[in-house]
Amino acid sequence: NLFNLSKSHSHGDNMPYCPETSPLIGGPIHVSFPSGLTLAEVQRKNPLVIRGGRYRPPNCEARHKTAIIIPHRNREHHLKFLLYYLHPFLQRQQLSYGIYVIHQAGNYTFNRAKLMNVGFREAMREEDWDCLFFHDVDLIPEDDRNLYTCDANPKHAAIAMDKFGYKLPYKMYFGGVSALSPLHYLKMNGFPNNYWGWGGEDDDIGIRVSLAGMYITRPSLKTGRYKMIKHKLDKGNDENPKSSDQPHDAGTWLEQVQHVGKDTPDVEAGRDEHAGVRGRLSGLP
Ligand code: UD2
Ligand code: MN
Repeated sequence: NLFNLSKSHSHGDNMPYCPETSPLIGGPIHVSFPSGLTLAEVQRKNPLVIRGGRYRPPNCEARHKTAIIIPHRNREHHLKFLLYYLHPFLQRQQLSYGIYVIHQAGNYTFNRAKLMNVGFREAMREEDWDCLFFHDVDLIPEDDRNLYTCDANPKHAAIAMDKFGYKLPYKMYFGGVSALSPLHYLKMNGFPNNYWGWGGEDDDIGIRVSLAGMYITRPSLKTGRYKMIKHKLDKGNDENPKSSDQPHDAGTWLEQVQHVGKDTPDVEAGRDEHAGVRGRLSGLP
């Protein structure tokens, strides 16, 4: 029966759930940066990724649906390496996933947190994701057991980076790679829109988490490891003068953040003329 045959290759209703722990997950990943890598090569190596940077496991129904949101401008070189590692990494975890590259158009000062607000909206418009990973373009996960799924509380995944000697730089740190469920995001009124330039927005986001009565969870130092591709500060992303006012401890700047949270309906204000959207592109041509 041809009909049944073809049905067995599609996502029918009767596909079994994937196992709770993926049998494809290994341990540490050796990360290097092969010269001459192209996006075409990344695409060739990931034949099951479809347009829009979307994937689901071919033989089982994924238990988790995760969107990866990457704030981006002028980092095609990093993006290529990230996608090279991230696609197979997510596939080994048997996730249903989509990768959204949120590109800031023009030369105006960069605004990472605002781009992430845009990414949340665009991603949720397309699919009912149960987890969103907000991911720097230059951070490569170094261990398969660093699961790209959400917990009951917001998760900070980039706990151990080579940049900081594979240690957490300070307790409230929430930068690099972090994960929220849609409910977490709404509870904390999304991200601040008013951090233009480098710095400060990650700490503000960490404070929002605690103001909303939530905790930061983290993987272990052994699994939450990342390599940051070396780079200088970009043009158009000079240090935000506001960022250095803020000591890296809660308390003193709580007041300021509360103020931000009250005044700006951040979830609503996710888009403006500076933030162009490339939500549908995954970086794969
Ligand atoms: C740190 C944090 C980052 C963020 C930033 C302050 C780490 C590993 N990461 O990153 O999460 O809080 O400080 O804003 O500590 N980007 C572009 N184009 C640009 C500028 C930035 O694509 O022109 C994106 C890109 O995804 C990049 C991210 O923004 O990874 C953070 O910028 P960065 O890498 O220049 O700053 P860094 O490494 O100090
Ligand atoms: Mn960086």
